[in-house]
Amino acid sequence: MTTRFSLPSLFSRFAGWVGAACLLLLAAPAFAEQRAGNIWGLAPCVTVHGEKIDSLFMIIFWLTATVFVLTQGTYIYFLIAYRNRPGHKAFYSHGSNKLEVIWTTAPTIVFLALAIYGNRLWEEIHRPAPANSLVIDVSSYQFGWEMRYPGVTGQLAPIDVRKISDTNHWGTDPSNPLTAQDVLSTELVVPVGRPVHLLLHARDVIHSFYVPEFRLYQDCVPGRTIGWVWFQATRTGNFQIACNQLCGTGHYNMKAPIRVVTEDEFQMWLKPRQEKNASAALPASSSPVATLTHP
Ligand SMILES: [Cu+2]
Repeated sequence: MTTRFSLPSLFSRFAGWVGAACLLLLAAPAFAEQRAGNIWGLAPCVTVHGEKIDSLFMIIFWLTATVFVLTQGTYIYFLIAYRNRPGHKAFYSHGSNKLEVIWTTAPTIVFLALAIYGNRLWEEIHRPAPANSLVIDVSSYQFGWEMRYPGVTGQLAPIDVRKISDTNHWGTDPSNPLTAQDVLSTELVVPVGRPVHLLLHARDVIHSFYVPEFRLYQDCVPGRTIGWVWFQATRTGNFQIACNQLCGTGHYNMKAPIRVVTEDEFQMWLKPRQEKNASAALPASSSPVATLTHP
């Protein structure tokens, strides 16, 4: 006599639910990653490059989703249609060369197209920042961020990474009048609609500049100026820089606010700060950006 609710039958009844619960648990860290209130999809995107990255992401997502449903659907259909039944005998099939060629060629073409498109996008993102970009120097340290804006002259004081110390955070020359004019800030304030060129630095160990809403993630390396990062925000709002490279005991709290504001609001924020520092004598000639190495 067979028991109606034997252990294997119970297991097979609930296996699906157990599997789903395990999947949810596995996906929990990914959900925790989202900081913008949208736990099911991507964080909102607020940069021009980000929108292009998202479109590539969505193409790949729907391609893989379609292939997943088609292949798994076929697989399940075959499992049911060709299950072991009395009166049905297994037979040997060599397969179909025609089908083999089709399902090898089709993915090859798709992968090549994605690689070419992805490469073009990568190239576009890594293009040098436009000439009208606002240049902001960003310094990361254990455990925080500091920003440096050009003073009234529109020029940042030149830096020398070898001069970076506890008292000289940027490695600037104190005797250079531009140094006193630099506008320092603990928040990143940027105007919407204008290209912003970031010069990323690290004072001590490797940190990482990470803003999910900007689709931007770049390591900051001690001794180097990472000069390729630029973005253009598409809307105003408040965001956050989070360090995304485990850099020590305070890593979890290494963050800084970002404010994307209108051009007018930005000028109202920057101008008074620049004028406050402007009392320093103007230098005869100096070109700080030229002294920074762009890898
Ligand atoms: Cu860090």
